[in-house]
Formats: sequence, structure tokens, C-alpha cells
Amino acid sequence: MIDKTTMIEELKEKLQSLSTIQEVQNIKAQYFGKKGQITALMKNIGRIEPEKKKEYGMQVNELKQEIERLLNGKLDEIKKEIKKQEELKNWVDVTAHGAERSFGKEHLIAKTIRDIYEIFTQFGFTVVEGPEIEEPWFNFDALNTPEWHPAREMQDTFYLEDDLLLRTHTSAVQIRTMLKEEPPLAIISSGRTYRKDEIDATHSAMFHQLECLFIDKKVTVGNLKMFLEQLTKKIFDNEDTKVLLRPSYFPFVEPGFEVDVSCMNCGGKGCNVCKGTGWIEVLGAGLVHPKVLENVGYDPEKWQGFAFGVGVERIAMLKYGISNMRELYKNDIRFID
Ligand code: FA5
Repeated sequence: MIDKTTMIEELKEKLQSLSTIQEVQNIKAQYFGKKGQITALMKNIGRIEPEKKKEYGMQVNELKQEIERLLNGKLDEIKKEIKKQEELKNWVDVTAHGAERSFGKEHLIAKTIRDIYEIFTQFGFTVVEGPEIEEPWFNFDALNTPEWHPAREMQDTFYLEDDLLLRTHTSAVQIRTMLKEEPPLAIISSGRTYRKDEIDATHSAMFHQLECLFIDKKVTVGNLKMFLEQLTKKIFDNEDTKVLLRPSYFPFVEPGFEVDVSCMNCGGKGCNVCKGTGWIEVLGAGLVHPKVLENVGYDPEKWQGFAFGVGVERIAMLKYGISNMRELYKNDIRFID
């Protein structure tokens, strides 16, 4: 009467290739929908002879149950698979090694300052700070650079309201510290400084300086030179580093020097880094001018001192082989990662 086996086999075969709930629902409609096969068989019951009706009814019912079982089984299987995929997607291995994360590192300017601070503190120096917005007296006058002085023009800067300016060097911190403290003194300070300089590979309108001031009795140029030699050997991590003091003029020191170090690229033989001279200028230095000591109330007969100011960018460029200072300010992620 009804070929149950063939119908079941057909359904099993159809189900094999299904993978979505919708596909199973479509197949279900083929059996139980208005024009579905099972619906048709049920409707047909009226036409069956009375004595065969019971048997027919039982067979249709069995077939209907088996088809429902197969369809529901397939639906469960698909639902389980969906859940499994979902779980796999959100799966977290709590025992897994944490993902490596970059925490970044100090910018080379900050690192250079910290490295130099470390050397100075080993020598017994104290770190002090001073403001970037300065009064002209601290930046110039107290440093023996009155308003008419040509050196004032050489360090032209940005003037603000209320007769304030952006400091042109960290030497102003010398004055602030000496006014507050009694000698002897051994201090260092660093920070941003500003000048109306033309911007090029080694000059910027904003740059960093690091200042050193040492005040004691009977301080000589010999002390300064010995100190600079020790310091530059440590900064450049090279025992063969030599320093050259070239006489120069700064109003706040007497005598004053431009200080060169032997070229770390060629060891002093001459190359393109040192422009063939074997030496590279890194800082300005000298013995504190007696007038400056007087300006802060120190007795120049009793106290002497040396001071120097280093361009931090210059040191970082030499140490890390950076040819253009602007590289340091470009926000290039490689500088901090
Ligand atoms: C001074 O500023 C003195 N105050 C240094 C000093 C301190 C001398 C104590 C004596 C005693 P100078 O103008 O040379 O000196 O600047 C010092 C360093 O700052 C330079 O060697 C250079 O490395 C750096 N520098 C100066 N101008 C710029 C600039 N526009 N951009 C980048 N670095 C600069």
C-alpha cells in the first residue's frame, strides 16, 4: 500500500547534505505542508476501503512518526553544531600564555637625560628644576648679560606678556639655586629651552639642555677638565673618549670654553661625522664668573665653581647615530616602541 522503506531511505539521503535549520524546515514542508506527501496520504484515508482503513491509518502514522523523528534528529544535530561553532568562536584558553604586549619605552631624549642624571648622581650631584617661563633677570642679567650685551641678541627668544620670556638656556637654574642654597653646591638640571633659531638638521626652536653647576673652594679649570673627561667616557660608554677645551666666550663664565669630544665614529682620525676634524662639539663650559657669584651673594674670593650646559639632542644624536635632529620630534613610533 505505502512504500515506507523507499520513502524513509529517500528522506535519509536528502538529510545527509543539509546543514541549516532552514533547509530542514523546507524538507519538513515537503512532507507536512499543504501539498506535503504525508498530508496527501492522510487526506487519502477517505478513499481507502473500510476493512483496510485501520491498517492504512497505522502505516501512515508510523511513517509520519519516523519522518518526524528523522527530521527532529537532523534539527538537533544542526543546532548542536551551531552551538559548538559558537563556543569555539568564543573559546578562551584560560591556561594559555598571555599575549605579548609592548609597553613602549622611554623616548631617546628622556633616556639620555636619565642616563646622564644617573652618572651625575653617582658623583654626588643633586637634581633640581627650574621654570621654562623665565624672568629676563634670571635668564640674562644675573648671568652677567645686561640688556645692551650682544650675547643677549645671539640667544634671541620668544617674549611673553608681563615681561616674561621662554628661557634660552638652563643656566637660569644656576641663579635660582644659588639664591636659595648656601655653597658648596653640586647640582644638575635639565629641560626644554627655546630660541628663535633657524631650524635645520642640528637646530630647533625648542630643544633640551642639561646644566651642571659645581661650587666649592679652590675650583680650577683642571677640576672641570677632569670632570668632563670622566663624564664623557661614561656618557659615550667608551674609555678612549677624549675632551678638547677650546677657548670661547660666555658672559657668565671666565674663562669659557666650547667643549669637543673625540669623534666616536672614527676615534679621532677624521670622518664625515666630525667633518674631518676628529672632534665634535657637545657643550659650553667654564668657571663661574665672579660677577655671577656676586649677583647671588656668594663671595668670589672664597668660592669658585665650574658650570657647563649640554645640548641633550646633540648627545642623543651622537650616541644613537641620528643624523637629523627633527627625527627626534616626528612621533615616529620606533622611537618609543
Ligand atoms: C649655552 O646655552 C650656555 N648656557 C652653556 C653654558 C653653561 C656655558 C654653563 C658655560 C657655562 P650654547 O648656546 O652654546 O651655550 O648652547 C649649548 C648647547 O645647546 C649647544 O652646544 C648645542 O648642543 C645646544 N643648542 C644650542 N642651540 C640649539 C638649537 N637651536 N637647537 C638644538 N640645540 C641647540
